[in-house]
Parts: sequence; C-alpha cells; structure tokens
Amino acid sequence: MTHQDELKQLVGKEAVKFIKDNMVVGLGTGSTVKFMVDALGQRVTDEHLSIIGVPTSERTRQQANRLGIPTKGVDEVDHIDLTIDGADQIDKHFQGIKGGGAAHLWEKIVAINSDKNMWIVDESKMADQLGTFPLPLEVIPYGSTQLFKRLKEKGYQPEFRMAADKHVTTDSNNYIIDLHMHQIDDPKSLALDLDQMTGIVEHGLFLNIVNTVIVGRETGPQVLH
Ligand code: ABF
Repeated sequence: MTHQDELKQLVGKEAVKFIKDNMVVGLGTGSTVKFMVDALGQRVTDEHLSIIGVPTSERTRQQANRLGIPTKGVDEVDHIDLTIDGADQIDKHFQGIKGGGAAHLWEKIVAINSDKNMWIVDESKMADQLGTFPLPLEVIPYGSTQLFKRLKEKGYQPEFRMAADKHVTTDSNNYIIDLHMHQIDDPKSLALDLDQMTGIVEHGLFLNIVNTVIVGRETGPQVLH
C-alpha cells in the first residue's frame, strides 16, 4: 500500500465513525471512498449496523452490495442524512473540484439531496486555489464536437477524456471534457458561464456544498468544519 493510500484509508476509517444506526448515507466514488465503504461494510457485519446506502456510481453500488450494505437509488429514499465522498481539489474556502472519477453528475445529485456533506481526502487534494486539477464537464455526446469548439474559443483549454482511443463514458452514457485552465480565479462566475452552455449536463465545481472535510495528514486525520 502506498503512503497516499495509507492516508486515504485513515480518513476512510475516520469518516465511518460519523455514521449512526438507521442513517441513510450517500456513498461517494473514488479510491478514498473505496476504503470508507470497506470500513463501513466491516461495521455493518461486526455491529449489525442498520443503514441504507445511496450510491453515486454503479461501481460504488456493486462494492456496497458485495459487502452486505443495502442500497437504494436517490429517488427511493425521502432524505439522505449524510453523504461521504471524495474530491479532487479543495480550496481554502471549501470550494471543490470533483469528477476525476467521471461520476460528478450523480455525486452532485446525491450531494444536493443530502442534509450534510462530508469530503474525505489525502492532504495532496488541498490547494490555495482551484484549477491545477482539470475541471471535468459531463457533456451530451450529440453536439459535443461543436461544444468543444466553443469551449476552446472561450480559452477554457478543453480536452475529451479518452481511454484506449475511446471516449470515457459515464454511468449516464455521456462524455467527459476536462478543462485544463491551470488557475480558476473566480469559480462562481465560471460555474455560471458553464451552466449557460447547451450540451453541458454538469460541471465539476462543487460550490457551497460541503460541511465537513477530513484531511489525511502525517499527524493523523484532521477534521475541518
Ligand atoms: C470522487 O472522488 C470524484 O469526484 C473524485 O474524482 C474522487 C477523488 O478521487 P480519489 O478519492 O480516488 O482520489 O468524488
């Protein structure tokens, strides 16, 4: 296990302490959350914890079910008490970039329907300013080449996310375009601009969403509110 994985496992185990019996818990996506779901599965087995998981991706749903964690879709529950997810970059105002795992649309849907949101990250995700991590967009395939041109004209430095010469597709069968902007001075106005562009289903700017961040540090897990 790499040192970064040790920090991810540390915060995954710390986050599970916040889960109480009878909670409805949003389950994020990514390698850090994978450690959290493993730890949650252990608690379900050892303590017969009674919870419902609301997954943010097919892969998280499969992992949860394999571990005996019952899951329901976001439309099958009347509320979500707490969602625990990862993030790709978090700035000092707790604004975040997510979507490195091509799951940010379902992640944002679950997050906005959650009473509380918690992000669990290793310390490498913390930054003074957003942008050095490319900003993911989930886009509708039809018209995405024209959309790409418009993003390029705006100076957003777009790139289709590809794997083995094929478009990466999301659980909703959409494409991902990453914006390599290096520095995002005003996340709010960028979010507003992207929200207006036809064909963009959702961007990976998560603004004013998270309540608690647990950061894996050398000295242990740091809980920030
Ligand atoms: C997920 O967490 C994605 O939005 C993001 O890409 C991922 C972070 O990845 P990891 O935990 O693997 O570093 O929410």
